[in-house]
Amino acid sequence: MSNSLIAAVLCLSVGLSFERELQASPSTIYTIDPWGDEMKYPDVKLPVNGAVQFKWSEFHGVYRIPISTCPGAFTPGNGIVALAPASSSGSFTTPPLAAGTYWYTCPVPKHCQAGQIVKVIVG
Ligand SMILES: [Cu+2]
Repeated sequence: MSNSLIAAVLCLSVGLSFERELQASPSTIYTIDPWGDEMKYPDVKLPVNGAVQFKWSEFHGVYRIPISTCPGAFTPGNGIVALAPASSSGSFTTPPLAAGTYWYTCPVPKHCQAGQIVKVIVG
């Protein structure tokens, strides 16, 4: 095989896998509406590739945190991931999720402690 043919095949396979990624859609979407403080959210159980949709109409946002403990500060890093900054209304849907356990909360001060946290178990 010539080098240019090998390069063409490599480009094609990279292109195809990129396209598959774009087309990936969740197997199930679990909606949390309203996403707010002073709530008590039951654990969410989803199949692999399930997704969670958050909807809110007051000042909230969505962050992923590594453990069930509310962080002292919402500085991204060490497992803290900013997914949707706080805004006066909005919605956010996670990408299809791999097997595992995830915690989502809101970065607005005191909301996590007030119950705006949910555990999601996938798989
Ligand atoms: Cu909030």
